[in-house]
Amino acid sequence: MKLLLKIFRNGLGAIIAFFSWIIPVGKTKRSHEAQKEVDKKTQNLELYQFFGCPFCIKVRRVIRKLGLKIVVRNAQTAGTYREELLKKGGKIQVPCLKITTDNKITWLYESAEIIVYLEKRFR
Ligand SMILES: N[C@@H](CCC(=O)N[C@@H](CS)C(=O)NCC(=O)O)C(=O)O
Repeated sequence: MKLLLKIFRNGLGAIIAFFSWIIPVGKTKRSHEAQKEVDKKTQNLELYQFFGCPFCIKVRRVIRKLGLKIVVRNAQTAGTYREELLKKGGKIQVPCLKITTDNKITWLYESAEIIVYLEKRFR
């Protein structure tokens, strides 16, 4: 039963991810120089996520809309990123944006807060 539910959730997630991928987002336009500046800033950001999670898909759409190059980390399956999210972020909940600055690392949970952060910083 648990396995069936997992297959259903993953399948549904994949379908949502597919439609999100084919539906255009209306990309932000920037000059080459401005994009280079943005690319420099996004080097310090990582999105911990599950591929088919609707909250993660919502955040990925905003990332695409804003033209951001943010590395995504798969926290769904056991491994380094899932462990890191749990130990350093504090819990397994995605999406979570890891923000690295010179002297500190912030783990930003909640899709709505991540979207507000990205739109404030990069719009
Ligand atoms: N309110 C949160 C909800 C996030 C959420 O429920 N994420 C699920 C995946 S869709 C999760 O992290 N579940 C933990 C797990 O499956 O272990 C948000 O908007 O980011």
